[in-house]
Amino acid sequence: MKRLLLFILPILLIVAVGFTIFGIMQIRFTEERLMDDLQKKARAVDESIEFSARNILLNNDLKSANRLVESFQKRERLQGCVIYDKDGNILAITERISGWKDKEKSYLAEVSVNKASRGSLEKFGDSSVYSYILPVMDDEKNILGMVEVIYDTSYVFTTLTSLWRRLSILLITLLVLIVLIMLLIQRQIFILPVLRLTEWFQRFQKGDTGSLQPIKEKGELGKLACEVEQVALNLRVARKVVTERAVERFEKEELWTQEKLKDLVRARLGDNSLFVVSNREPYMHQVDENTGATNCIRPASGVVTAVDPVMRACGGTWIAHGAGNADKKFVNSKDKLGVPPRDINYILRRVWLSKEEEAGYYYGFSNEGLWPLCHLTHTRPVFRESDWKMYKTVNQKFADAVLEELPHKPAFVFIQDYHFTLLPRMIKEKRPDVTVALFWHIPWPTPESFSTCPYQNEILEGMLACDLIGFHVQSHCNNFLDTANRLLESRVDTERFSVVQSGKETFIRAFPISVDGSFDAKGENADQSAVQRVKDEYDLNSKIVALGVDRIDYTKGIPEKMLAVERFLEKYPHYKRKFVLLQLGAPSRTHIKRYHELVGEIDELVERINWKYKDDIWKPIIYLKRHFSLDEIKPFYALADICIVSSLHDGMNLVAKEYISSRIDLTGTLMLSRFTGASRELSDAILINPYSIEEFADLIQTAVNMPIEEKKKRMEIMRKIVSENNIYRWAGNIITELTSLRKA
Ligand code: ADQ
Repeated sequence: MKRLLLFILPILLIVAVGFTIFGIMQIRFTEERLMDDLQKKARAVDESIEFSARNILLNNDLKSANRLVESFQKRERLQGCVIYDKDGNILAITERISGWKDKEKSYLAEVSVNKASRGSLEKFGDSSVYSYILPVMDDEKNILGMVEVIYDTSYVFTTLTSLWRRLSILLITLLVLIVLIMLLIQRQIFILPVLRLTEWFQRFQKGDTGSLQPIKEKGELGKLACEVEQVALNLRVARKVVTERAVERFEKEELWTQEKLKDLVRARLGDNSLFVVSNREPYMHQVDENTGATNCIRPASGVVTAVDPVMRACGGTWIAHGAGNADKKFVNSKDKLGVPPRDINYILRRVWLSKEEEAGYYYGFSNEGLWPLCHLTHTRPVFRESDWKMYKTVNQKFADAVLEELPHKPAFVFIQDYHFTLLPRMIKEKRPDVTVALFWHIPWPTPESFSTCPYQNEILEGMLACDLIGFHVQSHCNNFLDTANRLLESRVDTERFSVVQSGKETFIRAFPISVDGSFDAKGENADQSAVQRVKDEYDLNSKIVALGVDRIDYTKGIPEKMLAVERFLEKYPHYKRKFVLLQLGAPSRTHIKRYHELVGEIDELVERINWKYKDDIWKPIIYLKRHFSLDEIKPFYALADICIVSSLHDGMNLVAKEYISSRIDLTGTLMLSRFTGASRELSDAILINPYSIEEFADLIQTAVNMPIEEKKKRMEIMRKIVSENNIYRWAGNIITELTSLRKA
């Protein structure tokens, strides 16, 4: 629009100025012509009555004088006539201009002395008149008197005003016409070809290459179009070559790596076909309230930890809620940006939510309803009708965003978690050709528990629009199958492990999620100087350090961990000054009352236990309540003798796997809650029941005293499990399953 104005405005300006100058000249010319006409007419009239006036003045015939002036009374436009004697006294005057008598007429003396006629514009009341005065002389050129003719000039101004009006209308019509013609020309010359080129490129982007016609533009735009077409062709060829090589490499490699996953995706899906949807975004732009600086942070979220490496390997588009307070500054006009910021591998599309939407859908229905419903932690789920409505609205908003992104060719939509149970159906209704999978990152409850949810049918039906639903462990799959069997009119196929509802089959599979092993990538562990810095900062040298790394969530059993440490020090007091629990806690969902209370509860516990045991140089719990970056967490994992994961209920728990993958030297002990999904795979950890504080305290003592050889043996087994079953294998298995479903 700005550019269009820049183009049209100068032309309009030139036309308007030119036309105005022409108009002014036209008006002046007309005015001069009319006044000239008036003068000629007045003179002619004056001269025509000169003879009669002469006789009247010679004979002092007042009767004839009155007759003569009254003959002007009937004339149109002409105002009247006045006869003066030689001294300028009025002898006769037309009735309708009798007011003229009172006017000061200094020009009479001038006419009488000069004996020459005179014409001028004069004021008469509120209007202006034209006066033409003629001296009347005898044969000896002696002045006898004067005859004055008065003309109304208002018609001159009326004529000029109407001329102005006509010229202005003409100017406006001309300007409108110019704008219309310009718009038409610019649409034909610029917009249409650009639109054609854009549409061509969009179709290419969406993978609609088969039916694309060559671009046929001429001139400079044609050259650009040619270049675009060339780049597109090169890209197509390059993609094909990459895909073929990927198939070869994929078949050779054994262990799952980033490269192997990349090859699998290229071989099975092709480029730009993977679309991930989650609530939490992998990169968030946040303004630091203290420094005012904008930081790009990776949120503390298991989903992000797991899925980001997959997307880095595969490329594609990740659609998520733009929750950072500076997020809007970093997106393009389509709300997208390339991430990770310094090494772009995939596209992040941010979806904006209003405060009301976030409150109802995220804090309300998802985290006060579904989250406690699925976790056995004795926190009562709250289901509000208003939250449910907002949950549906936001699911639709995400569905619209996904549908906008999807290419015309078949694609894979990989939905994350309990925030989007209705999304699969919304997508499938519009795009049945797209393969949709949902991964449920938290436990699935028993049918009895799930049946307390007032919206159970809509949720299950929404989910069963998927082609595949994944859970961490088999027991969650079993619970889901049981739930579908009991609560819905559906058929559960125990052979194929699927649910068939209204003719649509959904496969249910366990895919234990994992980490990418970036904690020991290329054999590097945390920078030793960073480790030493942390030890010095928190006075950890020569101490036994037990580490906790958690989002502050009531499912993570943080208070239980602290109570167990308290009991441990009570039972084994000789560990005072020797043992420290270092707890990192990322505040989360703090707008929810239960979470807010939990923060206070943990603060109080830390305060109480530290007060009970601390002395001048030591306190048993160091609690660091903030978000840490990946690089900041690494030294903590590296220095911890023990890592304690004490969740009351947890889908998997990635902290346990992060700790294992960081222990390159095979030292360290993992204490892991029996109620985590991870405990099914990591049975060589010290398994704990966080509800049993007594047993928990004793097991801390066991961990502290475990012989080095046993620690190493256990760590070796667990490291093998984590490195073989890494996140690339998780994603690889899901993609393999999905592609085989597509073929079926
Ligand atoms: P979460 O409940 O978020 O995930 P988890 O799997 O433990 O739990 O992952 C937490 C992630 O946050 C880890 O990567 C950890 O390093 C990070 N983190 C923790 N504290 C942090 C802090 N203070 N600062 C920065 N980062 C921090 C959900 C389910 C889990 C499941 C995952 C993945 O609840 O059961 O394992 O999804 O499916």
